[in-house]
Amino acid sequence: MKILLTGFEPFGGEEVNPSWLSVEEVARKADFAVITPLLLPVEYFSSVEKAVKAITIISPDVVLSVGQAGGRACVSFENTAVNISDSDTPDNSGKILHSVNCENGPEKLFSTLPLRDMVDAVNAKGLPAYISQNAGRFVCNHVFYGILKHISDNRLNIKAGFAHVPFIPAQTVSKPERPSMSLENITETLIAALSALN
Ligand code: PCA
Repeated sequence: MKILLTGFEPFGGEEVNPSWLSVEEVARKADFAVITPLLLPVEYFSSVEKAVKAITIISPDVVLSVGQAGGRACVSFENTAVNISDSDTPDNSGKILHSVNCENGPEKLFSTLPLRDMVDAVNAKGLPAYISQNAGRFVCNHVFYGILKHISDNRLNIKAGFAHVPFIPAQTVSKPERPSMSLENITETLIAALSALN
């Protein structure tokens, strides 16, 4: 099994992005698949372009994109990408989008990964995880939508999905009311979920 595993650069004033830190760890530790880690910019359009280029070159069986969702308490596996970008937060190029379609396409596209099996595999390791119906309206949702659209337009035999990960503890030192999860637990969650695909 060939897996393209993407993570993001830091954004919103954070020094790290746990999505990329965990992607690097998973690529280093997982031995059940050939994993290609790919760092994406937190920019609406260049992120999708970079992911699509890698899909074309690598021709993976699975694409899992990972992003940070500060405020969530455990890893969530996104079910739905919506065709709208709408956030007051500027991307890392300074672009702000309000009520703009991601692409010319359907209102929603859906993960093609077996999300229930993945969550069950994580839970079997004694870790929490859930299926989320809300990938937001920022760059993560945009990338998720763009990847699903590319796969569907080109009728590629590739399963794709998106996981949001919480802050790690070092990020919450200055905001102790926000939940966090250790990098080890995030990594273990992603490895358990991906091994359910074998
Ligand atoms: N999280 C943001 C974009 C990059 C990231 O890691 C999001 O949820 O849209």
